[in-house]
Amino acid sequence: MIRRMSLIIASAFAALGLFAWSGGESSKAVAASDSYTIKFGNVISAGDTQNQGYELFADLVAERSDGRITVQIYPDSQLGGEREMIEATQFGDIEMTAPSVGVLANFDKSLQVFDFPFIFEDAETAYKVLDSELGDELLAGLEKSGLIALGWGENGFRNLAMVDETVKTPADMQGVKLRTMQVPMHLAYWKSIGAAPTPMPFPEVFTSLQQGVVDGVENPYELLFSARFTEPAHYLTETRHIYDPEVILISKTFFESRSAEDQQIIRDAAKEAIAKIRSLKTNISDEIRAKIEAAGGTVTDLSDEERRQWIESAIPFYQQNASKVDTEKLKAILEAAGNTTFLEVIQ
Ligand code: EAX
Repeated sequence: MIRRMSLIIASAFAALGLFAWSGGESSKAVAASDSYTIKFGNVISAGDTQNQGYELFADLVAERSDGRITVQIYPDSQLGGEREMIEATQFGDIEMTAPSVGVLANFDKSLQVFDFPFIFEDAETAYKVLDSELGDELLAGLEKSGLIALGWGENGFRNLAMVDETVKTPADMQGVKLRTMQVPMHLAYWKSIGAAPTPMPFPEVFTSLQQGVVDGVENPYELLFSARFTEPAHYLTETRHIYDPEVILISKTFFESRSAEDQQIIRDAAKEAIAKIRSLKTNISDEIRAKIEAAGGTVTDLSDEERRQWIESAIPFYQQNASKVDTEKLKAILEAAGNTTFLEVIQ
């Protein structure tokens, strides 16, 4: 509330400033009145590939606006958890954020189609779907929630990290307290295989692992490592159960109040940042996996048979939950991903 009040006061002053400037002759004065800062919050560690991409975004925006637009990045959950930051972006308390698609699906149910496990085999297939008309349509749907999506970022394939022992098959998950995001479809899947999913915001995870509140966590290797989750949870398994895109968001009210020129600068820079993130992500899992092992962690691959068990474990979940989401879109995604296993079991 205090923050909101101070923002209101600040904008009132800005408005007065603008008023004063508009009487001035010099074009410099007009340009100065157009200078502003975009606050961009995320939970990802500073220096991770995603934030390297966002740094490029900030640099490009500064350069192409001749320094008028400053993008100030707040990594490492400095501005809170993902839900909180999405709300702050809706209200205009901050201008940008980039949450996991799962958390964002709480604000736009159509996005739940990405919360189903084992859809994508590899990142190329995911990119093909995200970059299609269907991907654009899903992003455009966010406007009704007061958010403009500048594109699909990338967290990556999520894997398991356990505190006490390695998990190999879905049967090993019986009664396991697994920290998940606050994502109803993720909770439903883990429950359906007998686990005890425990949803919590990202900033609380490290302490919960350390204190034994949860037995494990799931996230891509890079984030597991940089957020230091692999210190308490060092038994990892490469399940790749969910491909997790992040969505780069900007407040709709804020964005639409910018000039067409500035909107273009922002959109173009986001596109280039996404290309950079994708290229940085290409080999990151292998690189980080080696670092995790060097630090004393154990990383286990699934055999073909174990992977088959994981995929089969999701069939009842698909059967029970496909009708609870936008089934047509889910089918379209499975089809585009060439995933017949689940297409065949849903109506
Ligand atoms: O979006 O909360 C999570 O586990 C997410 O993967 C993380 O916030 C990045």
